[in-house]
Amino acid sequence: MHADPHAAESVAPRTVLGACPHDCPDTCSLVTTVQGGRAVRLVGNPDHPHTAGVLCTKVSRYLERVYHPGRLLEPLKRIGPKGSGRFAPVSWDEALDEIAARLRAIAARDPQAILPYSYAGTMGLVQGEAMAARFFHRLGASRLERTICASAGAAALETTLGAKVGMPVQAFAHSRVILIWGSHSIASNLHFWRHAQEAKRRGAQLVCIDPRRTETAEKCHQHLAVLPGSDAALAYALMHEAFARGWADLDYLQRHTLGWEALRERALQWSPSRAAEVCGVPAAQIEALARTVEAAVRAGEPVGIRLNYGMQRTRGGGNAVRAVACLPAVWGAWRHRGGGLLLSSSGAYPVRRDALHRPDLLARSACPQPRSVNMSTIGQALLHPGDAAFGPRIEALIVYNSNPAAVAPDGGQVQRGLRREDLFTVVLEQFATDTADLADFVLPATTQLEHWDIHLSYGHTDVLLNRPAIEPLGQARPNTAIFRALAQRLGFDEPCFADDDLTLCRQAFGDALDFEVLLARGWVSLPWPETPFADGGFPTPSGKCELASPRLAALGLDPLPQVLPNHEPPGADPRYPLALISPPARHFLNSTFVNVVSLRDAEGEPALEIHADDAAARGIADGDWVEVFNDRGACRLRARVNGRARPGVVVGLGIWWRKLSPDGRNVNELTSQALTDLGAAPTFYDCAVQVRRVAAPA
Ligand SMILES: Nc1nc2c(c(=O)[nH]1)N[C@H]1C(S)=C(S)[C@@H](COP(=O)(O)OP(=O)(O)OC[C@H]3O[C@@H](n4cnc5c(=O)[nH]c(N)nc54)[C@H](O)[C@@H]3O)O[C@H]1N2
Ligand SMILES: Nc1nc2c(c(=O)[nH]1)N[C@H]1C(S)=C(S)[C@@H](COP(=O)(O)OP(=O)(O)OC[C@H]3O[C@@H](n4cnc5c(=O)[nH]c(N)nc54)[C@H](O)[C@@H]3O)O[C@H]1N2
Ligand code: SF4
Ligand SMILES: [Mo]
Repeated sequence: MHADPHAAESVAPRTVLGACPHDCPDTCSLVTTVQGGRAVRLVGNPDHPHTAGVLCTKVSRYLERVYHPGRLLEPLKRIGPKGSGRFAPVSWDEALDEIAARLRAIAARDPQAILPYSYAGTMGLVQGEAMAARFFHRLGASRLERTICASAGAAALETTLGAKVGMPVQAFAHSRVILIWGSHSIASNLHFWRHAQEAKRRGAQLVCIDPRRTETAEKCHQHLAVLPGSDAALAYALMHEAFARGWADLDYLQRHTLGWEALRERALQWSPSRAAEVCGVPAAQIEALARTVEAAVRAGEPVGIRLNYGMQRTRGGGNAVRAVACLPAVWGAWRHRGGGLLLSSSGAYPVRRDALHRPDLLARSACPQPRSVNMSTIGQALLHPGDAAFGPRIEALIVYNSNPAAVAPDGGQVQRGLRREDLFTVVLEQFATDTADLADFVLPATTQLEHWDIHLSYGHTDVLLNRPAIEPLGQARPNTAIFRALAQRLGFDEPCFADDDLTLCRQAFGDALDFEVLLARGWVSLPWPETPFADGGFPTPSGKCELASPRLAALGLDPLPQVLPNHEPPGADPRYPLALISPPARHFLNSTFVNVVSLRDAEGEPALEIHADDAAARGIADGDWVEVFNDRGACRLRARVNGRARPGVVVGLGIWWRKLSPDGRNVNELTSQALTDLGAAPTFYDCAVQVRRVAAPA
C-alpha cells in the first residue's frame, strides 16, 4: 500500500525551486517552502550565484500577492455597462464558448480585427508568448509590436554592437570606474548594485548620471543630474575629451571599429561647455567626470558602464544609447575584465523562439501576412476607425501579462479606446486591474507558484526553470491552458496545440542546454566570456563595433549617433515649462504590486517630487496636493519637496493603479504617444507639464 502523499506533505515541508517572473534584469532563483499544499515561505536561492540568497523587498512579499484576497479565482462576465465594474461569475465552459464564438465571427470577416496585447507581466517563455503566439498565428490576428519598454535601446545595441550583449554583470566587481547611466540600480537592478558595492570597497569610483537624485545617486561619488534626453550630448563630450586630450585608444579603434574618424570629427564639435548647455549641468562636472575616466584609462584600468533603460525614453533615446555604446571602444575599455558596457544580456541566449511561437502557422491562417500594431500607440489604434492604410478597426482585444489601462502612454486616449462599447475585450489576469475593469470577460490566471515556466535574463546569462509549488488557486488556469482551450474551440487541431507546459519548457532551448541539469538544479549557466570583445569579434555584419553604421547609411540615414532634441524640450513651451519623468517606484514593479497593501504603504501616496525653487515659484509646500497638467490630461499628486528633483524636472514616481489613486488617474494621463528615433518605442520621459497647487481631492 502506498501512503497518501498529501497526508505526508501535511507534516513534512518540502522546498520547490522557481524563478522570479518579473520584468527585472536580475531574474532571481526562488526557493518556496510548501507545507500542507500551501506555500509558507519564499526566499532567494543561496546556491544561485546571481541571487546569492537575496530577494528585493517586493518579491520577498510574493506570498502576500499569491494569497491576496483580491486574487481572481473564477471566470467573470460583464453584466453592466462597460466600466461599471459589474461582473458575474460564469463557468469556464460558458466563458470559453462565448469568447470562441465572438472571435470566430470576427475572424470570419477579418482576423486582423483581433489584437493580442501582452507584455512582461511574466517574463516566462512559456506563460509569455508560447501557446498564445501559436494561437494568434494560427488565427491570423494582428501582430503586436512589443515596443513599450526596451526597443529603442535594443535597436541601438544591435546597430552598434550587433546584439543585445555586453560585459558580464559580475565583472563590475573588478571595475575601477563605474558609470551608472540612466539606472536606479538599488530599485531596479539590486544584484548589479552588489557588484558595484564590492568594486567601491576595492576603491572604484561610482558615477551616477540621472536627472533624479535617487538613493543610488546618493551613494555614488559623483552625480550628474542631467536634463532628460541629453545623454547623447554628454557622451559626445566624453569622447571630445578623449580625442582632444589624446587618451582615446586609437589602436583599439583602428583594429576593431568602423567609422571612428568620422565619430572623432563629430565628437570634436562637442566641447564640455557646449554639452553642458544641453545637459543643464555645469561644464566643470562634465570635465570632472572625463578626468575620472581619463585617469583610469591612462592607468590601463577598467571602466564599466551600467547603462539602463531610463535614458531611452525620450525622442532621441535610441541615438543616445548608440552614443554611449561607442564609449567603451573609444576608451579601449572592452580590453579589460570589468570594462565595457552592459545594457542587456538577452541576446546571448540560443532560445528557439520559432519552435515556441510557431510563426509557420500563419501560413495556415485566414491572413498569412497580418498587419502590425504598435503597443505604444494603443490609444490611437483603439480609436482608429479603420481605413486602407491602418487596416480594419480593432474589434477584439485579448490582454494577458499586461495592464495597458495603467501603463500605456496617453492614458486618456487609452481609456476612451478601452471604453468603446463595441470593443470585445478579454483580460487574462491574476487581479482586477484597471484593465480588467474594462473587460467583457475576465479569466483568472495562475501566479508563478502555480505553473511551469522557463526563464532567460536580461541582466545575466543563466537559464532558470520554474516548477509549480502549489496547485492553482480557485479555478485559475495558466495562460497556456487558456489558449489551448480556445484553440480547441476554434478547431485548431495541429499537434503543437496539445504540447503541455513541461514540453514547452523543453522546446525553448532544445538541445542547446542540458534540460536534466535544469530540472535537478533549477538553473544552468550559459558560457559567456569575461571580456567578450577584448579582441573585437562583435556580432555585427562587419564583425566590428559599428560606430558609424553602414546599415543606417544604406537607408539614407545619418550613420553616426545623433544628438536629437526632445519632442517636448525641457523649458521650451512657456505653458508647460517643467519636464516630467515617471520612473519606477522601488516597491512596485511597473503596475504590479500596487495592490499589495504592505508595499503600497511603503510607497505612501502617488507623489510628485519637485525642486524647492520650482515649488516656491508656484506657492507649493511639501505635502500640498498639486495638479500636474498639459494638453493631454491632468492628475493629482502629493507634492514632495525632498531634494530629489532637479530644477526644471518633476518626478511622478511609479505607475499607480488609476483606481487606487486619489483622483482615479495616474501619470500616464500626461505622457504622449510620440515615439523614439529608433525602435518605435514610447517617450514616457519626454513630457512637458505645468504644476499648480490644488485643494485635496474629495
Ligand atoms: N523596483 C522596480 N524595479 C523595476 C521596475 C519597477 O517598476 N520597479 N521596472 C522594471 C522594468 S520593466 C524596467 S524596463 C526597468 C527599468 O529600470 P531602468 O532600466 O533602470 O530604467 P528607469 O527606471 O526607467 O530609469 C532609470 C533612471 O533613469 C533616470 N532617467 C530618466 N530620464 C533619463 C534621461 O533622459 N537620462 C538619464 N541618464 N537618466 C534618466 C530616472 O530618473 C531613473 O532613476 O526596471 C525594472 N525593475
Ligand atoms: N509613465 C510610465 N509608464 C510606463 C513606464 C514608465 O517608466 N513610466 N514603464 C514602461 C515599461 S518599462 C514597461 S515594461 C511597461 C510595463 O507594463 P506591463 O507589462 O503592463 O507591466 P505591469 O504593469 O507589471 O502589468 C503586468 C500585469 O500582468 C499580470 N500578470 C503577471 N503574470 C501573469 C500571468 O502569468 N498571466 C496573466 N494572465 N497575467 C499575469 C500582472 O498581474 C499585471 O497586472 O510599462 C511602461 N509604462
Ligand atoms: S524583481 Fe528582480 S530583484 Fe526582485 S526577486 Fe525578482 S528578479 Fe530578483
Ligand atoms: Mo520595462
